Amino acid sequence: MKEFFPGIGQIRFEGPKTKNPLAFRCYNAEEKVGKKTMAEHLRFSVVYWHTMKGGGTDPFGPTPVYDRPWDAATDPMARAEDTMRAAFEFTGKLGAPFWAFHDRDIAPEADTLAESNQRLDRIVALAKTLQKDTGIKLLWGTSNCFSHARFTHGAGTNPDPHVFAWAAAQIKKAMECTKTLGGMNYVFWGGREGYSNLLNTHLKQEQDQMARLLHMAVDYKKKIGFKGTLLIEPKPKEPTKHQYDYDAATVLSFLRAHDLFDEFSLNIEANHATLAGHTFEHDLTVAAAEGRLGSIDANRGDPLLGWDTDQFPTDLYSSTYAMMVILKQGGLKPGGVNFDAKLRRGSFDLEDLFHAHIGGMDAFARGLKIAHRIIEDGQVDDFVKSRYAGWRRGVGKQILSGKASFQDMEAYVHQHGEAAKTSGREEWLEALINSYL
Ligand code: XUL
Ligand code: CO
Repeated sequence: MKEFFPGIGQIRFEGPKTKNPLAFRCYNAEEKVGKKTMAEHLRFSVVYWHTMKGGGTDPFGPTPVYDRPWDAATDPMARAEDTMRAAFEFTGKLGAPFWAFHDRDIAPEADTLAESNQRLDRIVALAKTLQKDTGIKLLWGTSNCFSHARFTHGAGTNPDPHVFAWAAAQIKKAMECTKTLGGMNYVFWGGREGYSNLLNTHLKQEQDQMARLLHMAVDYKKKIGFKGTLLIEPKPKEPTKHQYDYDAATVLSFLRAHDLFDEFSLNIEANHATLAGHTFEHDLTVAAAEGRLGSIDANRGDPLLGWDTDQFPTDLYSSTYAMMVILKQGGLKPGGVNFDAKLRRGSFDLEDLFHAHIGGMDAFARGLKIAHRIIEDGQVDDFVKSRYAGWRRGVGKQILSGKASFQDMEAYVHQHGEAAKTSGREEWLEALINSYL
């Protein structure tokens, strides 16, 4: 069989001292951290759209700059099959256990829905064989309801119900493909579900439409017996000025308002959180606090660029804080750490795909180990616990149990006078975290 990454073998763990750039320094799949192996904790996933389909394009360079051997065939379906084989070769050599895709990544759209669906069937059959041969599993599938011209004004939130029907039909098929491939989750990212100008937008109507689309998805999931988790991926803007799935808090309240809360979890992406003016760990914490953190899209933005640069994650603070939230909620399963990240335009080589993923996997493996030690040592948790100790006794307990009134509070202040000043110890805590790195 054709090899797309000749000269690159299985990537192995060689430890922190290795000089081999194509080896893991920290990620050691079978090594245990606490009760689980690193592979079980991290559940790494490779994305089809950036890793296999990305051409290094940007707003000023729409022409692809990468030459990929799987793009050589002239027939689009032959190209699609080569790309699928290359994806499994890459993911297998990397040792990542999962992959993720959009419908239009794996099979190019044809002139009619029927023809596009036939193309999908052909490619999904190949993916199923490759999954069986390699043991690589599908973390999630999704539908691209944002690239085609018909979705210019949105998909589920489009002013035209004809376009809504297209989105629903596409999602129906993508969910079927995800089920066929044993996908663990199905993701909704509202690509153009937002507005660019309020003057032409009926905001409430569009949100009601979106809720209908999601209800239809829930109904269809139950109808076909798809057992995966439905995930929503918040993003505040880009390409629209304002996306309805702004951030974790917005999505959670939308789900509640539309009787969808029990049916969805969240897929939190680092660069989307920072675009919303949050840290990654903020949105993870908001989702986890409600038992709704399902999966993560691991990447990072650039603090000097204001858009979704989708860089590979290398920041140890960010991976550590993320893993603290994930460990405390008992893991991500059936979600995972999905590298929704792309090479820089100038990183032309096939080898760069390996460097990028190895760097991301090592950053998360280190984050996992550091987070585990922080939690095991317990100093940070003990500090937080003692900071809120007043709520577990006396007047605090009374307030939280709903037994106290404004009059009781007034009487309490008359009796006890001024509250003590207690330091939040932020600088000590930040320095403490450094001591685990
Ligand atoms: C876009 C983005 C998407 C979703 C899947 O910013 O993150 O790739 O993850 O549609
Ligand atoms: Co994403």
